[in-house]
Amino acid sequence: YSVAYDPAAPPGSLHLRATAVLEGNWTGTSTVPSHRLYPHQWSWDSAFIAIGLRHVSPLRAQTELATLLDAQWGDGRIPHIVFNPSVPLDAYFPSPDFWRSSTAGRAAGAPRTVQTSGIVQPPVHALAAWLVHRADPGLSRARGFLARVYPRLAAWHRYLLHRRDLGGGGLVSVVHPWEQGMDNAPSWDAPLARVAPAPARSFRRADLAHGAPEDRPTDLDYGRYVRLATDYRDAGYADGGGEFAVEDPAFNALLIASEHALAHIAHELGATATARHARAERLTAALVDRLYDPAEGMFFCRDVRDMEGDGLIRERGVSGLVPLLLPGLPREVVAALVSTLRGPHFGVGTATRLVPSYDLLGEAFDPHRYWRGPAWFNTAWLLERGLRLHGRPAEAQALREAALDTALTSDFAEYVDPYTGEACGATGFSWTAALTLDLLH
Ligand code: 9WN
Repeated sequence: YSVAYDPAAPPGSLHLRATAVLEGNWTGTSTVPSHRLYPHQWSWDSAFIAIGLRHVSPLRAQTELATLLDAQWGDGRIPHIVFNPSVPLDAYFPSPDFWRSSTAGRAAGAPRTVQTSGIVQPPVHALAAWLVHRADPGLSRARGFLARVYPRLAAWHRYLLHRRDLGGGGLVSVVHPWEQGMDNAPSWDAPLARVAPAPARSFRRADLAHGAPEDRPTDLDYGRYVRLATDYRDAGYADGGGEFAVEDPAFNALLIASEHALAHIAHELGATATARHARAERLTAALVDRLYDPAEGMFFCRDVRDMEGDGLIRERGVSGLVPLLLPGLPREVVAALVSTLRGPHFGVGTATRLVPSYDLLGEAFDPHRYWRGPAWFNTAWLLERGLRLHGRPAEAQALREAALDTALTSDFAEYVDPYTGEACGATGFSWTAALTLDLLH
């Protein structure tokens, strides 16, 4: 293939094109991931979007996060979707009439004026808020940005740490694959197999109107997603009772990275940061203790509801490499993660063009099906950061160039074939454009 992105050339056109994608997806108060496939505001998308947006408009980046935080529930949870009331109900499934947040979520403190989903997504927000602040500290201070977001972000972390420690080992569990953000990753296959799918005729998938069926989750996956979400809703979104509870390495690593960011925010606001840094270090130790497998050189998910085995789900997903992002990781774990990334299962720097979401040698590998093989830009961005943090500038630079090149040639695709870089899913996808901007800076 031809290398369209030339690192020696000025970043002008890539920068302009990425900015145009974000401009086109801006609604006035937040950014949609993609107008056709995802026409509302998504939680972790907005965090990644703000991280890129800060380079073109720090004010807009602040607004992106503030809009999301305005939909926070009384119990501290940040919903995974904030619905835009002017978008028709049938444009996306599940729609507000499925989640019924303002009624079913009343006991958990769902907002009355805005409709949201009732599940969450990975806590990238404090990290995003800190990076947005640093892009223009003067504007941030003048607007009291950090002072406004800090208590909300603290409540969000409190919710996760207190209500979602379903395994009792200090880590957070997700109660639905949509919460972890890598919806149909093979890691969920075993825990999902216990869930009786909702009948196919009981819901209508809107995603198939815009996405190729072979690039999307299957109908059977959707039946199980619907069952889990329905049961959670019907329990008033109370935590603890559900059939599905999994400790995921990426979700927990992002919480830890965000806890470090909250410490920086606290310090900037004149408060003490030591307790938060200490908590982040304790969580890092728990992550290694509960999810790291030294024999495989990577982290795995833990199925908290598995009563038979040891709970570890030995499917190699990119989620198991994301802890590379953490500053407090033992040296030998860092070294092992880097060699796993470069080894035959992920092929970075050798077989693949961009980090695959799943094991190239795994039975479930499919280069086009969503989170079962394709490469995504948010995970590349997280790993690039991890490589830089741990003193691997050459590997970081190679990953950065691969991501920029693929973003350009795929027209900012949602995800790509990890071998060829061929675009899958939506094009003009917001976090791809946003993280391109961040990598360019
Ligand atoms: C369900 C918006 C979201 C991302 C997720 C991605 C996908 C939704 C869907 O799109 O999930 O939340 O309808 O498939 O898996 O990571 O946040 O871009």
